[in-house]
Amino acid sequence: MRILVTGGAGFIGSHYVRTLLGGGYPAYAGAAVTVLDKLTYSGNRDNLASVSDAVTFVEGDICDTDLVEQLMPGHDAVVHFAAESHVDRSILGAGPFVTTNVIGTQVLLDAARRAGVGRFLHVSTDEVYGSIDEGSWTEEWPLQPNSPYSASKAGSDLLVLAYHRTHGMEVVVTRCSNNYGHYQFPEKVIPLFVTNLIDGEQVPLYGDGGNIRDWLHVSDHCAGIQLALEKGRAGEVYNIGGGRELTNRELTEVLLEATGRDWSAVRPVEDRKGHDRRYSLSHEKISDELGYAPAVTFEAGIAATVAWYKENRSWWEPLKTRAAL
Ligand code: NAD
Ligand code: TDX
Repeated sequence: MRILVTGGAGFIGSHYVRTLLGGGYPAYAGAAVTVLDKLTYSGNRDNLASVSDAVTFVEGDICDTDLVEQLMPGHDAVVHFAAESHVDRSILGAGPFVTTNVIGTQVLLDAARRAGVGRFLHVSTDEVYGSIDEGSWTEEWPLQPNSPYSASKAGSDLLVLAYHRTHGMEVVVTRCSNNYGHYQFPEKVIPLFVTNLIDGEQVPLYGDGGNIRDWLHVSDHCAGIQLALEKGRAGEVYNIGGGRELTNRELTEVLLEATGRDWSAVRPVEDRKGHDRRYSLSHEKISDELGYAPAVTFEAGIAATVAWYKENRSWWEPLKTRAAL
């Protein structure tokens, strides 16, 4: 079996590749892995250092039709992580989001269709549903994305489903909540806050800090992706949630405690434009149908994550310097 993993040098994609090649997904033991990654600011070959001998790494753009058409034949499945992934950057400039997230996905779908690839797993996000005041999103919820990032992800998500309906392709879409864990690029709230706090700096809390996110450990997310890839029904969407909702103030309190800092380290700043108030995801479908259950408690996951950032300054410090974070 040969798997093409796009965006495999990023946070979640590299976790998936390390786990797969480490034998963490028994049904895929012995699978060969090709990673296609453009190595944008958030892509980092160091994330794959522990498995570099076992990976065929191709540095390239998913929008490069010639490259993708040439690379695709011979693969049995595509796991598509590659994307521009940060909401704040999409507010500053939407161009790369539309190009990579929408056009790049179309290029991959066309190449996979022509090559007769057996399975196409698209990694989407709960942000495509918009914002929810009460209750939790099921997969039937209408898509009402609010940021250029989530609108571009909704475009790719719907395109993937259209290729099933139109061409009968074996696609599966997963929509997950906010991930955290090792190797997350230090622009996202948890690694940004943790590394600032470790360094004795302040952390910028947007608006009133009352926005709610549903936190999911990256290993649970990848386990859900693998279940959907192996056993998900073609043309279906599966939500993957962590079931732990926190306001950003509550999250900040946890991170202050974990780093021995107090509220004087928190700097309230202007709110994000169009800031979604609450995300809440029901993962009943994937649990009932495929046996998904998040295994990492938030307490254990966040303790391990903070410890990892404390021990791995050499990984994140150059990234923060380069990205002026
Ligand atoms: P990330 O930014 O850490 O990684 C993205 C990877 O894609 C990088 O390695 C980057 O170099 C690569 N890439 C970007 N543009 C590319 C292009 N044009 N061609 C080839 N490679 C390209 O992001 P992440 O947090 O690991 O997210 C992975 C996927 O999961 C994305 O599709 C994202 O939308 C989705 N997602 C993330 C979260 C989260 O909380 N991080 C939640 C829901 C969904
Ligand atoms: O400096 C900050 N201060 C702050 O208060 C940052 C970077 C964020 N925040 C707030 C905004 C959000 O309410 O923290 C919350 C989380 O922000 P991000 O880490 O930027 O994540 P979010 O915007 O929720 O999107 C993430 O989850 C869904 C990922 O970046 C997306 O790729 C994924 O699809």
